[in-house]
Amino acid sequence: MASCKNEPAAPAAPKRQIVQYPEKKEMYLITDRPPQLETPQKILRMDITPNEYFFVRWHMSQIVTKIDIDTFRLHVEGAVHNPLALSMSDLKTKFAADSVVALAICAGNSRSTFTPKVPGTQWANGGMGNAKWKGVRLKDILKMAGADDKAVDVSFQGLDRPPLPVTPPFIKSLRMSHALQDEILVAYEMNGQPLPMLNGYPLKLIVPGWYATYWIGSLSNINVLTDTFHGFWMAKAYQIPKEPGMNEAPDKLATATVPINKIMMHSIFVEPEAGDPVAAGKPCLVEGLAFTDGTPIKKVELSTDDGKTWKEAKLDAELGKYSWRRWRYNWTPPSSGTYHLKVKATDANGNTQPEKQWNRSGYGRGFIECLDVTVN
Ligand SMILES: Nc1nc2c(c(=O)[nH]1)N[C@H]1C(S)=C(S)[C@@H](COP(=O)(O)O)O[C@H]1N2
Ligand SMILES: [Mo]
Repeated sequence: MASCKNEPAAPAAPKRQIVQYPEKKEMYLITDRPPQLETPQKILRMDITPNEYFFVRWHMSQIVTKIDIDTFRLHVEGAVHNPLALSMSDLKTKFAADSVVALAICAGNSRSTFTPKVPGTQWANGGMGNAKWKGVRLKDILKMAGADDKAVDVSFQGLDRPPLPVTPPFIKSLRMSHALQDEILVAYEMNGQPLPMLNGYPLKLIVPGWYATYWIGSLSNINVLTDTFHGFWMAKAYQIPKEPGMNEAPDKLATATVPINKIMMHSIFVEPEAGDPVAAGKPCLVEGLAFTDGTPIKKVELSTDDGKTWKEAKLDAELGKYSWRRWRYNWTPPSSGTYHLKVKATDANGNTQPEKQWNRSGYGRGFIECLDVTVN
């Protein structure tokens, strides 16, 4: 039974042009206006994704390519008692620094594996990266600004601008109660360096456990609101079915939807890559990554017989609650032939991954990944 045939295996890497952008190494080009660059699969073998290989995703063609860092200010306005215009040096000297290792993953990562196909950026698995982010806690900034007790939402905007006046600017929001959580940072460093321009220099909002659509880059404006924010990119775009699991049927679309939020549990193969030679009777290291919204991962299991039997993979040490977790499995295929490998994670609450899942926007892939391996 070849179930991988119906649900395309994850690294069904679409044939893409390899490009090299400023501050970046060889990446897969998805679009150039706006720039959308995918991380090559081999880079996912590194626990921390180097900045020069970190994926790039912008919505607007008018991105910033030059910033005068001395005059740059982060504005904090709206329902606050002390509006702020913070310089980079204010951020580095007037606040305590904090850091977190966290996975940034595009809501549409792995979208190219949804069947039936859905529109949007056709990512394979490289629309994500794991980095150590350093900066200032958002709650400390909101405190200094004296955010109003009646505030319910906070919105975030960067320096990028829409190409046309009719295009809504890319503004996202968080509930105030979420914005005040310790783990949310305004980061000025990524892996010990200033952020690359293409990844949102000089400041990026870090929302660990939530999809990267909220991780506003070239962050310049924070607006505290006493009403729910209804901007286009919250109320119309990035909506998912309200029922848990980001699942709906193509012929019966969900009518109740909500803004996308926490990262779905998922596990992927990184090694071997589709088409790599594997020899019968010889050990072959199968390796991949698993991740959640921060809920601990209890186990990752691998099947080499299309899901009939499962064996537990070994988990590498945890790099942090919001980091991805590497798993490894030593497999010796007994004989030649085609094997249908599957991988699934289970979290500390006993939740595991579904066999099937689909939604009209291809968001939040969490369904079980398979990989066809030909053994000679
Ligand atoms: N200012 C701004 N921030 C943004 C976006 C954007 O278009 N503009 N895109 C978001 C989305 S959908 C993703 S997946 C991440 C991508 O971050 P990266 O380009 O650093 O990988 O940025 C988020 N922050
Ligand atoms: Mo995204």
